[in-house]
Amino acid sequence: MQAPRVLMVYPRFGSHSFWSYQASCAFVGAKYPTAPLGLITVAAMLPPAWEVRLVNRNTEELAEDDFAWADMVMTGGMMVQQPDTLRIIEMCRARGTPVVVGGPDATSSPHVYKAAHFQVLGEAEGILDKFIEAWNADVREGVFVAEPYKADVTTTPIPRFDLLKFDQYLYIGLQYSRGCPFTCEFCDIIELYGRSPRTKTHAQMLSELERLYDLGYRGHVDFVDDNLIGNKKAVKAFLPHLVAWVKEKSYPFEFSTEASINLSDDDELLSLLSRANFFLVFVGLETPNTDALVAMRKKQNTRRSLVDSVHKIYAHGIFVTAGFIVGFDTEKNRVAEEMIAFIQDSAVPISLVSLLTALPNTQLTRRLAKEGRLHSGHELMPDGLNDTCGQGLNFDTLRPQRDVLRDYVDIVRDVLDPEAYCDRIRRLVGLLDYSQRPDAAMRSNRRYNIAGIEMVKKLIDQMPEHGHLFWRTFVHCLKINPRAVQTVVKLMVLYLHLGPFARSMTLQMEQWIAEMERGSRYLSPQERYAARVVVQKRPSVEPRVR
Ligand code: B12
Ligand code: SF4
Repeated sequence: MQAPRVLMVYPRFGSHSFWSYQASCAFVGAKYPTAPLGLITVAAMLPPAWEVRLVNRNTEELAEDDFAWADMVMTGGMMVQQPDTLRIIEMCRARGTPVVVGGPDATSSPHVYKAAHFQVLGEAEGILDKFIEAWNADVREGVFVAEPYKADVTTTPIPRFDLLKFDQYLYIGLQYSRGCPFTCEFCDIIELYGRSPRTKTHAQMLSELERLYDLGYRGHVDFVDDNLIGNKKAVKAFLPHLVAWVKEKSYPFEFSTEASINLSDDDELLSLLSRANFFLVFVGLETPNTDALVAMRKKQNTRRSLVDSVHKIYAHGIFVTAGFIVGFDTEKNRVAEEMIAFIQDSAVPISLVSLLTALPNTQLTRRLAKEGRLHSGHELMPDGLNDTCGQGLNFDTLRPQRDVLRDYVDIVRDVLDPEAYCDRIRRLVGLLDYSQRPDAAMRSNRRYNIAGIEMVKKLIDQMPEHGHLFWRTFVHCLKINPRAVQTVVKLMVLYLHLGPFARSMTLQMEQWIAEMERGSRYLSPQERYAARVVVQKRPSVEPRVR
């Protein structure tokens, strides 16, 4: 039997997302922030004789030739990619090409993906072999479900990084652990990957890094772990190996990751991360309100000053990006002022403010369903929705929805205002301590290594209206912490996206609020979409192929 040719297609994300950073990517010559780690991991698990071609629809076109070449298509991703995943499945159906869907959204909402010939649900390590066996036995339809949280990540092969065109991306992801020990009510990670973090071996991680290095990649590498410090003992044992590796290679990579705020309680861990050249960590701060934190079961964020905790991380030369949420049941009155003050005090330039979203497969979603407050179609992603920024509130909130949206608009407008953004950068610069970082570590990311001043001039050309602000911020940095220049430039480049994003997001919300003030009922984005479809009929989703 001839080995099949597998076309892997990574579906499109909405381009108006907080996370798309289109203008920022274009500025430094990339096409999209990051690469499809899930698909290239699956590609590495296929039998060596199976030929694989990868098309990332966020960076390149899918051509008719690709379909003509393929014996099967593999696709899948997150909820925000749902419309395009369904489009890809439709394209395959139209051409008679068997299509296999997998990944987090298909796992959480398999009913949405019924049109695919195959569903391979859960972590592929636990189930892909069964699919391969079935394919080899000429089976051309089926559903394969992995046992939850059982996949042994020590068996995960090195992802097929060779399938990536590195220049297309701002950073490349790799993964050390899956799962998180905490219990946040709105989180789907603990349902998909479990509460007991499973880690790869040190040798596995070093081989992944070595492979990236040998393929010529340099620059930003993101540890996509749900919570890198979920198993502190394990990560503390691994980091000294990473420290030694980066030192020996003269710091080819700088790292980012995601971690819970209790990272700030552990000096040893912070120091190890700093020595390994971690420069950025994403933390879910969510809200300054303790009652809300307790109610959402995010106790790790309570009994501490969140602002001091963030600044402690800065003192190790690691800057924080953070997530904040509006729309909790505990909100009685207006929350905007408190949230804005919290974000400004914390001096976190990149603050992702989301509307609370009941993601499929969470404790929150189950509770809201029980209380009769969950909107129908809450798990569907109509075209044009992008992320939990504009998409949230797919349930009845306890206070009027209009008030929640009003708070949201005011927060986004204020914190992503250029003055406020640059003010946070200037405060960050005063708090970041890079004195322990070797010079080589400060130069790991070549994309930003051209003289800072040249980049700032180029940036000002693109945003002349904010030129004076950026210039002032840059000069301030040169004066008080010249080693932070690259960080400042990076944050300014990201504002090329965040500024326009905030403007269009708030404009859209203002329209919704105005409608509600004229007496309309709040419709979640899913409901709005459904209403539009009834009136206008759904526009054709004829796939675009080259
Ligand atoms: C890194 C990450 C991001 C990054 C980068 C994402 C990217 N473009 O790759 C950023 C920060 C941008 C991001 C953003 C968001 N994310 Co995110 N993200 C992750 C995270 C932490 C890791 C992803 C990853 O690379 N995993 C490693 C790979 C190896 O795992 P994997 O993709 O799951 O693949 C495995 C299996 O699923 C399976 N598999 C995957 N694909 C396929 C395909 C086939 C055919 C088969 C057979 C198997 C298969 O095999 C793999 C090996 O086991 C995951 C959680 C997680 N642990 O995966 C959340 C996750 C994917 N994100 C999620 C969400 C909700 C979001 C946001 C919507 C959140 C928001 N606040 O707005 C945004 C939207 C993004 C956008 N509009 O661009 C949810 C998705 C839930 C769902 N039902 O779809 C997840 C699961 C958890 C979470 N809540 O964060 N995210
Ligand atoms: S700390 Fe983060 S990953 Fe862990 S349960 Fe809470 S939200 Fe989920």
